Amino acid sequence: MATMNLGILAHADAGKTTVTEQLLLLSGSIRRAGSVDEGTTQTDWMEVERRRGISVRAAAAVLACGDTRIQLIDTPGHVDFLGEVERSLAVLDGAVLVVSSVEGVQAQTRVLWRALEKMGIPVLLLINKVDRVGCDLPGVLEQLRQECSPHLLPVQEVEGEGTEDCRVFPAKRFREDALACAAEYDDELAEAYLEDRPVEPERLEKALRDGTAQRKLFPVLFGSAKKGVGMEELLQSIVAYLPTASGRDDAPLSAVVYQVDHDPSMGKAAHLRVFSGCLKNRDSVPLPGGQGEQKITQIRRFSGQKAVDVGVIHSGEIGAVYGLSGIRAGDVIGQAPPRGFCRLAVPLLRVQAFPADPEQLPALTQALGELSQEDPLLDLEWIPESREPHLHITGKIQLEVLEEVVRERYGLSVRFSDPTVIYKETPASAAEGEEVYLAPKPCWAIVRLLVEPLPRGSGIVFESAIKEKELPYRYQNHVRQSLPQALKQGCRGWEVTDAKFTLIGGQHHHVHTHPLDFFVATPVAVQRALVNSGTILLEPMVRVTLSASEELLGKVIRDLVAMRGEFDTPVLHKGLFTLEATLPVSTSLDYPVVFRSMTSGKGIYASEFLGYRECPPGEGQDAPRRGVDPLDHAKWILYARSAMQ
Ligand SMILES: Nc1nc2c(ncn2[C@@H]2O[C@H](COP(=O)(O)OP(=O)(O)OP(=O)(O)O)[C@@H](O)[C@H]2O)c(=O)[nH]1
Ligand SMILES: [Mg+2]
Repeated sequence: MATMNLGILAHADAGKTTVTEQLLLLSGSIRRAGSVDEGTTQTDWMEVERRRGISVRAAAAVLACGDTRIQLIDTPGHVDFLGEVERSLAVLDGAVLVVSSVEGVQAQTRVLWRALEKMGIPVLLLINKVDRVGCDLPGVLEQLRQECSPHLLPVQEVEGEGTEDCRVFPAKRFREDALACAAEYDDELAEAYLEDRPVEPERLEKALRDGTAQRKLFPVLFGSAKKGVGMEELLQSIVAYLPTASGRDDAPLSAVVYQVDHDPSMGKAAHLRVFSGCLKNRDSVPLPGGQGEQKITQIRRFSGQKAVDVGVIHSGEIGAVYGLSGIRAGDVIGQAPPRGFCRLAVPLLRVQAFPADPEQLPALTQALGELSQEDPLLDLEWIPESREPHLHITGKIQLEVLEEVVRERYGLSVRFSDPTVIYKETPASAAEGEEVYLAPKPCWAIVRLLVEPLPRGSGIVFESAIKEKELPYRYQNHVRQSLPQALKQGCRGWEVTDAKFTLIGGQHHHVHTHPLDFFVATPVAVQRALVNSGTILLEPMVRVTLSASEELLGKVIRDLVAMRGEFDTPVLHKGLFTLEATLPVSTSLDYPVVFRSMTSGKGIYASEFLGYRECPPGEGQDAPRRGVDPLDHAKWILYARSAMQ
């Protein structure tokens, strides 16, 4: 049986979970379709999802169609949960991108489209909700052509759109249109098309399948998931156009963990896709980052909340593996997978967590630690001196959901501080920093670093300019390994980025150097280099699209100016304005709510992370130093030495 790992992706509320439920019904996996509105679907099974009617976690569902087993992943659409989508993308063979026929292409649709493009994932488009009043099929198709791809092939036509009696039927000119599309990338069909020669149906089908697999063609379907219209055709098209998994069981192991969760009785589950090789119960698995090996104790396959023991995951399949306590979401096991990851989610806010009862701080910290393994972007930071747990978050909905999850899963009551924006810092100029760590004995490590600024978006680069005979590679490597932790806080308390560090000098002693001395010395040299260079504060920016009634334009522009926004000339059309603006996150955090109430819920506000920019002087804020400062030299040496023992 062939396997296909299929993602259902879309902006929030487009109908992904409803589509998933319909596909499960059609394949006979369930007897009755559940409803998001009643909290009875297979893939929105968490309590918080059922109560709120939104998806929070990527959820698996298994269905069979002919001799293809479809392993489906229903992803969340809300931007706060983009991390889930990002990890799911790494394991897909194909995707259905859902667009609402009323709301059309949204900012989130564009983000997803670009990610699918970057990852080379074949896509089938579904224009959903054709039963809703206000649906605009030609408009949405045109938008998709403009903003996604001109190579669209509508497979169907719709009758009675915008009404409950809508139905879909095969497009009348399908064959002609399909041939014209295929002629653009298939030379043989191009000749046949020009010479008006007949083409075997199987030949055309193959060309369409190949074209979809190579992203030269994007079939478009229509439907109403709520009414169950067009869903059979969608299932048939998924099997007809999208590729199945390839890979061999006897090849070296390569697997990607796209999700981690914790089962109260079974422990940690690593949901993973095997790209090549095969995983069996009781196999020993190499963990990433040189953590050694761990043994698989059980293997299950999930559909919604239901699981069956399978004992093995063959190449190309998805399953949940137990027994790997050291694993984190996003980990790669064995060789690197063919697709890698595409960074989508960027947490821009930071909060401190407080237990309602101070006695519960250890339990809360442990719970947040577990959740942070499931979503590494939360990046739990525990500050021992002040006993504070801090988290990175994407938005306020995520925070509300976290609060509920902590209560439901762990029976703990948690409160969060108001989110503060995560600034970053970058060196203002090139400078050197040195640490000569020779006391208190026994120790011997000298580190000299050069720091240089790099362009925005470069991240951190490390290079060594010294030879093995000056400092053994082993110790040079310790310097490199120390950098990420040492750069978590610069002079102003924020993570340092867009900088190059070059190791320009170093010394060890063949008797006195303790194996971990370079881990102690490097953070000191780093901080000294940063003090010498001085640092500039960077702030996160978003690109925002606003649309509302024309008479509000003046007020919106005044608001944008007050928020330090930069904006393009507004476009006026049929009594509405549309405006694109670039805004600092720090000034615009609450603006979506203000804008919604100003426009009585009718305005459109879509935002997308743009990147970090220099913060104007006097704006932004420093963060207090967390933990021991390497520049507080004696204290640091004591602290680092005991921490590393
Ligand atoms: N009228 C109409 N409503 C639909 C259709 N499909 C879904 N809905 C409704 O749209 C809302 C959102 O549906 P979901 O299936 O939860 O959408 P989703 O894309 O999974 O949402 P998130 O996962 O939270 O992003 C629910 O109220 C559904 O009943 C449709 O074809 N027509
Ligand atoms: Mg959903």
